Amino acid sequence: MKTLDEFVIEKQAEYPNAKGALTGILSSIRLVAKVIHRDINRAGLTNDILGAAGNQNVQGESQMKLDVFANNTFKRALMAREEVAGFASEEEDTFVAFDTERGRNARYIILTDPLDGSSNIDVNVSVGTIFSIYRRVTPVGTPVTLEDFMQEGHKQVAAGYVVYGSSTMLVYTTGNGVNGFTYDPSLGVFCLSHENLQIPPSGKIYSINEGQYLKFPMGVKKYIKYCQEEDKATQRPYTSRYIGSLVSDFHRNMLKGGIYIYPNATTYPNGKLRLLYEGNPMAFLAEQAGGLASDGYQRILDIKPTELHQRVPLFAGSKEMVEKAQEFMREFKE
Ligand code: P6P
Repeated sequence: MKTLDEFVIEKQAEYPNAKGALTGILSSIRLVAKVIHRDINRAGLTNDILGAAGNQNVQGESQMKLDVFANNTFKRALMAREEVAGFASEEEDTFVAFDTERGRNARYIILTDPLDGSSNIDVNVSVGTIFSIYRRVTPVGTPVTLEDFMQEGHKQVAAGYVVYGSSTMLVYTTGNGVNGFTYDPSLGVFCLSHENLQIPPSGKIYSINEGQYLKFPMGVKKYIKYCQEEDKATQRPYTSRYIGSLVSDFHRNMLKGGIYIYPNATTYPNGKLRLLYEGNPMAFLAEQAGGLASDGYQRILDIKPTELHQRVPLFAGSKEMVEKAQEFMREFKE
């Protein structure tokens, strides 16, 4: 089995002028994944990390203790590296500039949802960490500014997720395909288990919270009915699978084929998911694995951000399924 370390070093060798910065960042993320894996797996045993932290994040959502723990673990691990100049997170009101000599001279910034789907923790349902990495655009030697974080998704240099499920996996891309690594806790290493992941061009799984059906746009309602119609030629009706954890639903669809949809709805006029640390990284992965990701109309990776925590509708997964959903969105555009 090839470890993540061996794989990253092997890939770095393919870029003669690579300085190893991205390698260093990925090793920090690997450490964060191990720490969060350990604490999630203990969560039921030590009640000091289960439950709500008693405060809300900038989104007005109740923070779980593990949300705060995961966020602080991620921030500390990155601050310890000389490659990272700044950090933004679902759990931080605004971006954090690492305003030290080392931070000011660093060349990369990271955005993350440190623990996505954390409301599932207390009921032992899988959750995930999502990350997105860019080169800074402001001059090296100065503290990063908001401009460094407000880049279109197609400028990402790397993105990935960790899914803490029946096994813990790290899946990432640096723009040359997607590779998945499964954690072996007995050895403390991530091993290459899913090389060059490709999303099947079509599938039979659709993932959406159908409880919100009445609040969905007509195009989404029509697509859901399309999924439920009997049609042997296109293997319909499809199967509805919704874990309520983006990383888990996305990961299953990545392996088996399928589409994940979190559309705009009356509850969330711009969708619920955040563009910068959920939509963009998942879109980069989807496209790198041969799939698609859009807001129902346009490519997620082309959206110019206007706010750090802006939300975006997300249709992501198998190419042919996203294209079909987009047909309904265009035909029944409101
Ligand atoms: P709903 C978790 O809070 C999350 O951000 C995603 O991981 C998940 O897919 C979605 O929200 C679930 O939201 O409204 O269906 O409960």
